[in-house]
Amino acid sequence: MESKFIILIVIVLGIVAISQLARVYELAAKLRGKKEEDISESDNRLNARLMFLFMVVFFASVIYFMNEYGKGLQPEAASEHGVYQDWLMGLNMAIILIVFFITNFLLFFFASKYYKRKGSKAYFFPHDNKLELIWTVVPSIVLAVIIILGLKTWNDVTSAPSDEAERVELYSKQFSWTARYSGADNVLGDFNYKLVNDDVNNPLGIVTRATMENQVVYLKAKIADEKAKLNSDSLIFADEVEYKMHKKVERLSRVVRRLEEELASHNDSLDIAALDDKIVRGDLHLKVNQEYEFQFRAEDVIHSAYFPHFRAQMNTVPGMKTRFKFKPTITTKEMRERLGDDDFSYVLFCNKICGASHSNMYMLIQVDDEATYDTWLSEQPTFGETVGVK
Ligand SMILES: [Cu+2]
Repeated sequence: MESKFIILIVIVLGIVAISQLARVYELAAKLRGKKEEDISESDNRLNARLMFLFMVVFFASVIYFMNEYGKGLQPEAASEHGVYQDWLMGLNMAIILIVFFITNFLLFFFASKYYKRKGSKAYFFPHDNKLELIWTVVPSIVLAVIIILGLKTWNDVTSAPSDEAERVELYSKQFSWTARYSGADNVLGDFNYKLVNDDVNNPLGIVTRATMENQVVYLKAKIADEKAKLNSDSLIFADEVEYKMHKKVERLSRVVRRLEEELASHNDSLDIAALDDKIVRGDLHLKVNQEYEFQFRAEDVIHSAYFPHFRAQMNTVPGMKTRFKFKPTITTKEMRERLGDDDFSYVLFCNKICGASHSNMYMLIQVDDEATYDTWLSEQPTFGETVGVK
């Protein structure tokens, strides 16, 4: 503490001393009748040398920091397209670094070599068509190559999956992820936001005759509850509160009417697609070398599904389905061995600041070999089992 204070005082005194010296120098120059714009050749030479020195220190520090902190940001890509994406990132960095070193070298080297000497005259160089052409065409070609390669990668990730792809839904809300595996038929059952209700075991609003009936029963009980309160002789509400309660009854009754209409025309043969789905709230399990198509939904606000180790990210948007696919290529066990880190885990983060607990919105991912995965999946209950329908 004390030594820090002394260092601070030394620094402050140093700054004061330097500014005083500069002032003395200025006054001395004035006394000698020297104007401010008269700069001696030795001053210019000193500045030229400092320019060169700055360039050397600048380049050395860039190389040092890239070496020190540039590596180990992310382990190797653990998905098929991720390897190519890393290559593309490397290509971009290579181009950026080449341009960076060339332009900065020219800037500082020229400033240092061609400093103002007595009698030297600037060369008047107003325009050159050839130069203009070169520095327009070359960057255009380089940028076109980068954009074409980037678009190609993007199309690879977002294009329709192959027939082998397993479909998994990821449902996002403040502040958690819920996964839904598509079951034996590899088809995700239909959903309806009016059915989203944890209290009747339907957190994702999956549509079946049973879940619709459950929701109608649940909502009717709510309505009856609210009406009982409104008609009670022993309870008195403020006007504002009573108005809100009436509104709530109206709203819930409207939803019940809609659901009853939908129930009347409901096609029961579609239920099987939903009943064999499996909802998973713990870790997300994936099978190595299996292609997955992820479909995303959001309940409340925009979230973003970010799989850093697989180099994948997609926004999840309320009222809209988004999707992408990838194929994990390295199991969790293999990755732990390669990194020499027994605690390593793949993870799915939310990558949109979506509210107070945004930083807790993540789901651990386990990439398993085929046998482990199949065993795990077969142990998960189907949606039909959780809502009591066979
Ligand atoms: Cu979020």
